[in-house]
Amino acid sequence: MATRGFLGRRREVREDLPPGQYDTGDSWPVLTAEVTPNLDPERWTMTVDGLVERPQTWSWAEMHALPPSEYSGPIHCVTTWSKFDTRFAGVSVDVLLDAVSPRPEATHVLATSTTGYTTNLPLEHVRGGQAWVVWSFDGQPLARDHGGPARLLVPHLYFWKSAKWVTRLTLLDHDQRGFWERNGYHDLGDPWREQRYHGD
Ligand SMILES: Nc1nc2c(c(=O)[nH]1)N[C@H]1C(S)=C(S)[C@@H](COP(=O)(O)O)O[C@H]1N2
Ligand SMILES: [Mo]
Repeated sequence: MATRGFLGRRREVREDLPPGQYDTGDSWPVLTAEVTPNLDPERWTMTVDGLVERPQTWSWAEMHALPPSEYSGPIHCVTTWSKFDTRFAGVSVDVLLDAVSPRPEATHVLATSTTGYTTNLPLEHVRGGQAWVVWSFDGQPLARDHGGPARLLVPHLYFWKSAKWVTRLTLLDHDQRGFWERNGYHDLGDPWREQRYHGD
């Protein structure tokens, strides 16, 4: 019994839980501001444009022909749930950026979904193995509610940065606020610094 009590307490204070967050366990809440779109993968495309040398659009098949990449680890929503041991698969944003060659003046990215949802990110936070376009979760196709057929995944920042039904990354020379950022949420959103709202 002493051992069980000890383990129970340990779970509550796990060191990889950012401040103000709780472990949602096996559940995965759905948080969507708009109506969930029903997208045909055969018509879905991924574009990287803006301040790049060669803007490019990939079809579903072309995306799957790129070198595969996986993320295993936690995700953190600003509504205070964190989910551990997630496993996503898709392609690294690095691969897409290498293909388009960002211009030196590019400093930020605006991610856009088919629905019009947008979110802004510093370019340095989607490079270096920190961001993915993913279409699989736990070995299964990504569910529509969770952004299927494909979503952005930027797990080191609050999960609102991980745009569901993502279709475009636009490189900019300035920070242009997205949907939640215009509504008071933080421009970076680092869960370890509890950057939930403007001014945090
Ligand atoms: N297109 C779109 N992407 C979105 C959102 C949204 O409302 N629309 N919500 C964001 C927020 S606030 C969170 S916490 C996560 C939720 O993803 P989930 O529903 O898969 O948990 O998606 C993010 N990406
Ligand atoms: Mo969220």
